[in-house]
Amino acid sequence: MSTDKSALLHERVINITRRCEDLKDNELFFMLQRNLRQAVEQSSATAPAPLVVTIIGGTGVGKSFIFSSLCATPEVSPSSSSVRGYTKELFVAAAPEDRALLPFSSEEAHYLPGLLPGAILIDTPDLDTINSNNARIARETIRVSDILIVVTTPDKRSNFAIHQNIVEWASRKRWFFVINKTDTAPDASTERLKADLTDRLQHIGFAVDPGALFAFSARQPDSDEFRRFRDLVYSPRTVVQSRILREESALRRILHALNAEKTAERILKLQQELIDYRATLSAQINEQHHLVVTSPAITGLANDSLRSSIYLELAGNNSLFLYPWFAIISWFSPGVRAEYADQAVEAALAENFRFSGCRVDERRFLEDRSLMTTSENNLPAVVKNSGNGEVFMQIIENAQRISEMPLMRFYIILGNILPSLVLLSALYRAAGSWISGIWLPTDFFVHAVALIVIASLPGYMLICKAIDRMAGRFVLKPSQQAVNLHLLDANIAGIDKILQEISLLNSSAESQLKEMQHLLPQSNCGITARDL
Ligand SMILES: Nc1nc2c(ncn2[C@@H]2O[C@H](COP(=O)(O)OP(=O)(O)O)[C@@H](O)[C@H]2O)c(=O)[nH]1
Ligand SMILES: [Mg+2]
Repeated sequence: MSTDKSALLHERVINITRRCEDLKDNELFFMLQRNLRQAVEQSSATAPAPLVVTIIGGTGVGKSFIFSSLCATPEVSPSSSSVRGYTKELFVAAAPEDRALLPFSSEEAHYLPGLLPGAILIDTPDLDTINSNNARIARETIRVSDILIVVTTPDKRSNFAIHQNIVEWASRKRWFFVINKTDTAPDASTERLKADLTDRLQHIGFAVDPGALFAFSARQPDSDEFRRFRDLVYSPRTVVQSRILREESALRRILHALNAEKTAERILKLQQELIDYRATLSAQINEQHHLVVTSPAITGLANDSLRSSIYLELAGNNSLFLYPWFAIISWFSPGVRAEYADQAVEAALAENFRFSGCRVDERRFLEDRSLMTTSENNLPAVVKNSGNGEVFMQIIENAQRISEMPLMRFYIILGNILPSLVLLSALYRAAGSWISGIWLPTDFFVHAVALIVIASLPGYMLICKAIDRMAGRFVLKPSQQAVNLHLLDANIAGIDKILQEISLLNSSAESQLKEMQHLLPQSNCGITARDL
């Protein structure tokens, strides 16, 4: 893996952990963040460290015996045929400069000079220990190991209990499996023993390569099988591969952090849950909104607002003789303006118990899942349709539409005919008299004006009727705007980003792992498992 690629992966991991920050009260994101951090921390901390090879297995299977054989010093880690769990501490064969890199105190580990520069070999006490400190040491040891050698014996292999630690770390480490003490079961062929073990291992997700399984007697260190074993697990060749093994294990740790316990899948499920709940809430809010804007009180108010808005529109239009009426009416209209209808809808929504209940439900739903309940994204905290002038716009648009309707124009023309006739006849009279040199008295003009005003009255009343009829039919339409559930939306968007990044990280780690696979064949470097 080139450094560019690992830097990119590292950056992606950091991105995800940063995004998890806002959501980390939720267990899923907390886990994801912690696991990813651990995955990269370890790779940056232990990059130059030596290869760690650890022998694990049940009590009395010959771990210490094998350890001593590999160290080429008999009894370097004392064995015992009679005392169960004879080894009480870790036996670590490591060069002095490498020891400091291990997280064990001198009480916990017995250090021996390392035989192989660049590699550390560890013999462990019983894995199935009931001592909680030993259990911790066992876990820590596995964590820092690159290669694990699991030892069992022919009598144990039939009920070869797969230790929980093996299952848990299967996908993140390289493993070799040894059936020791074959001399104690002369009637069972090594093929048979290995086949039994292979079955068990495949069952827990290992891709078993026969080359990574061994069946021998540690008492015969000169056997071909033991030599092959030594050459693969603890030889200069093993050390040469350590850098690339490390890189592979970093990738495996990242993939494990994403896929262990189905984290990504569960996050996706959580997001779907939020999306579904959003749809439910949104439907409830829309329903309440519909009920409010179509309620008799709001409808009445909207009708009045529409009526006075139409008068205002007509006063602005070319209504000739009818103009004074419209102007007077809109000046003295009872103060019912479109803005008030808007405010009334807002007030009615605020008082609507079920409408405000949806907001409470939204918050509670998020609180139950320990998700973000405050929005730091500066999203406006506006409730649907409140104060955004949508009702106002509906009324004004309707007033304009009605005032420009052909029927309304026709009424206006009709209403203007009578006063026009009166005006024409008055003008005719005035012109006639003027031509004959008679100046009409002022009374005539006063009466003419009064007559024109009176003549415009029927037209005005006709239009009043029409407006009443049209405004009375008007009902506000529910808002077409999407419901604003900004808390849910902020969470959904946040999770979405994380899911996208997870998918990117996952695919790039997988493809890099695949590239690496041919450099580290399972037969030479130990087998490994996929996350189940
Ligand atoms: N027969 C036989 N005994 C062995 C073999 N390997 C180890 N032992 C013995 O098994 C006993 C337990 O070994 P030990 O290394 O203490 O097991 P550990 O508890 O796994 O460390 C010792 O007496 C060893 O001599 C083997 O291949 N064949
Ligand atoms: Mg031992």
